[in-house]
Amino acid sequence: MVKSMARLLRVGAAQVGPIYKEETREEIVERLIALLEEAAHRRVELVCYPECALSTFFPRELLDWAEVDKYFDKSMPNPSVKPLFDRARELGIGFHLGYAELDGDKHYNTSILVDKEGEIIGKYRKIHIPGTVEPRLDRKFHHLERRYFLEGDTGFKVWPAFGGYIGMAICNDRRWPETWRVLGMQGVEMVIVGWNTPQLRLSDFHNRLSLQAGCYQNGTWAVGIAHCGEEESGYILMGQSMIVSPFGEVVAMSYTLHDELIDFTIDLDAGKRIKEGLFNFEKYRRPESYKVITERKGVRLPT
Ligand code: CDT
Repeated sequence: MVKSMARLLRVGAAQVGPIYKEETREEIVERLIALLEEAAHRRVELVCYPECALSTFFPRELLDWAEVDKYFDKSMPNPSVKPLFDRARELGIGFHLGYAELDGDKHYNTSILVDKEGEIIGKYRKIHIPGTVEPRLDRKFHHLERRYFLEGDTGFKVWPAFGGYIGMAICNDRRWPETWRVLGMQGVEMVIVGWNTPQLRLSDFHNRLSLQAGCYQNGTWAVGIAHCGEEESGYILMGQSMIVSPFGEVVAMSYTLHDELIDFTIDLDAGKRIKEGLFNFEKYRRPESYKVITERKGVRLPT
């Protein structure tokens, strides 16, 4: 009997350390390209950059719109990001990139998937937007994503790409089981999720908990990528970029809060055992018992 070939994909999580406000776009893109060169050296086929990888994490500050808009990209690839697209195409590497997107007058927190030929083949706009609209005056740092970003209108999608089925989510999305299940129901084999998460008491634990549970319960790999470290203001974002297997194991994890590449050769077929066994959705899901999940938004106590 001929054993079929494993579907192997070498992926990299290109963690990005602090981006200071005075860094130019050119300098930021140079940093991303340096990570790409390292990835090429390690024969990585798909490099994943984090959420809002092209700027400082501006939602921590109260800014006027003219100032905010300079962090948003109106088209992709635009001239400032083209060197990254060009170098990736030359190296024959695909990538995932998170950035702040301005579409007309609409502001989104967006990620794209780019194939080895430099074509954008997938776009996702963040659905679960955290934080506040108004600044919390009792806090030194704010989290004003709800002020600056609209809720995404793309839905959670899965793309046939890189020899498998790839899904995208962004930061806060990873905490919601619905994100993972909606991707799982589309047969996702690898979820790419970048984040900017304040370093608080249980941040690392909640991050691992969300990724490991999401992967295991849906038989998928995840590549989680941090934009992290201490910014000039003293604001600290958590690291722990990681690659998680469909069994929920962390197989690679970053150990710094700086620009750092981690990589792993994943077997896209690894989730099959779970998907055909314990979590065989077709056989064992009981949607008739899950109606409250889509029929109501909030909790209603039984009377
Ligand atoms: N970027 C992002 O979504 N960050 C949130 C922080 C929530 S604290 C208001 C996260 O879920 O990690």
